[in-house]
Amino acid sequence: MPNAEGRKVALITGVCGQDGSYLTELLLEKGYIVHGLKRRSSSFNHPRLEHILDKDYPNSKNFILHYADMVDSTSLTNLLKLTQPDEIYNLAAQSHVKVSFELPEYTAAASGMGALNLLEAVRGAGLADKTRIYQASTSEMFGKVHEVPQSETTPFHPRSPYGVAKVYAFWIFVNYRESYNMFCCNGILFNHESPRRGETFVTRKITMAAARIKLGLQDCVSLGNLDAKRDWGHAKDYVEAMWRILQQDKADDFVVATGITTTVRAFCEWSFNRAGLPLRWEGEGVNERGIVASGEHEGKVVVKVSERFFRPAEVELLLGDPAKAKAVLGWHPEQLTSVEKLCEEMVDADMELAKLEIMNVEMKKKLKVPY
Ligand code: NAP
Ligand code: G4F
Repeated sequence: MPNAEGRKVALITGVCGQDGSYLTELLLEKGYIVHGLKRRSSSFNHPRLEHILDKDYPNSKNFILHYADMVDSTSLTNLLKLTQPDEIYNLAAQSHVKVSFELPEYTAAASGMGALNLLEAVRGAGLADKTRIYQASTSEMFGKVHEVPQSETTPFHPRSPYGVAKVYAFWIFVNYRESYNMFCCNGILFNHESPRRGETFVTRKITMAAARIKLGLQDCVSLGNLDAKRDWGHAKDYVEAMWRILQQDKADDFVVATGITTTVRAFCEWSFNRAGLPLRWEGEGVNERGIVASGEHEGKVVVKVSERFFRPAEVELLLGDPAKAKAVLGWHPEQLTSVEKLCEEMVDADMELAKLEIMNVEMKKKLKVPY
């Protein structure tokens, strides 16, 4: 149901994250009024939205940020009563797998119970018949995979508190669809990255390191399991799939993936190569090293392995089967950004950021900024 101006209204939880920023751009472009849920933070926490908040950004006036929190049900109910959305995209989560082992209870509350809090808020606000709701489900639910590739029918076997919390969120969405006939959908998205990816996820950690090492800002990067395999796509392409999922006639669940898997090691090689630091490997296990193979920095150790980044239980291989998304949603990964192009885009963007960092450091010294 469109609002008074004839525009659809969307609410995005987790709007400050990687996907939230791309989805906001997409929905504004499509003419939506977009409400974004952000949580309180002691410092500025929406750098990914800064350009959209600029008054010159197209349809910037249709984007409104609100404070709420997935673990504060009252704030969710109040926000739903206020905004009356046609569509909700539940992207908010403690989304770091390794961190979820250190914060299991909070991860369960935000990434698991948060989904239930949202669904109950929709019902409490009297929107159960009107609002379509998307849940950011994840390939981490497949964990110790029972088959290759993974599809909508592959059993779940999560390997982290994050994965377990997301399995709860998945099933509570299915349950509310079956129990109350609500338009609840799960997008089971495989890993998707971009220049806006959080700095502690492996792709971004690597592309930042390659750029910063090349420009002399960093000596080396320490990584964990180099042999893990992930099905990596571009976040910008994946938010398009989220939107398509909510435009279907019938609520359903979809795997969103490229159907190609790559090792962390290969992503590392491509990134350092793109930065002009081609790699060779020496040693084994925690003694393995990535060494610059040729050029100005030949012989320099730029990648080390550290146990610190190993997980108590690892997801070794993720490879998705996007057949249903292709057939039903008309979402075709082979026509979208390849993992090689994604890697290049990320390294190039991090090169520019590293140059900016150098200028910033020099400027701060000049102006005597104390921190
Ligand atoms: P992200 O960058 O970590 O963004 C998550 C957002 O959730 C952040 O803006 C965070 O706020 C917010 N958040 C965390 N706890 C919250 C709380 N208690 N209340 C309100 N907001 C909260 O993640 P992403 O990569 O954009 O992913 C979006 C969603 O898709 C997540 O649910 C993730 O689990 C899921 N997912 C991601 C991938 C992937 O490969 N990217 C794949 C499958 C599923 P701050 O900005 O203040 O930290
Ligand atoms: O980049 P990662 O931290 O992503 P992970 O664990 O696959 O989770 C991401 O994708 C999920 C979808 O499958 C999302 F649901 C989740 O929210 C998140 O966005 O790690 C990827 C792989 C892992 O096997 C990890 O062990 O890279 C390996 N790895 C090796 N060294 C590392 C590192 N991961 C990180 N973060 N840091 C390392 O130094």
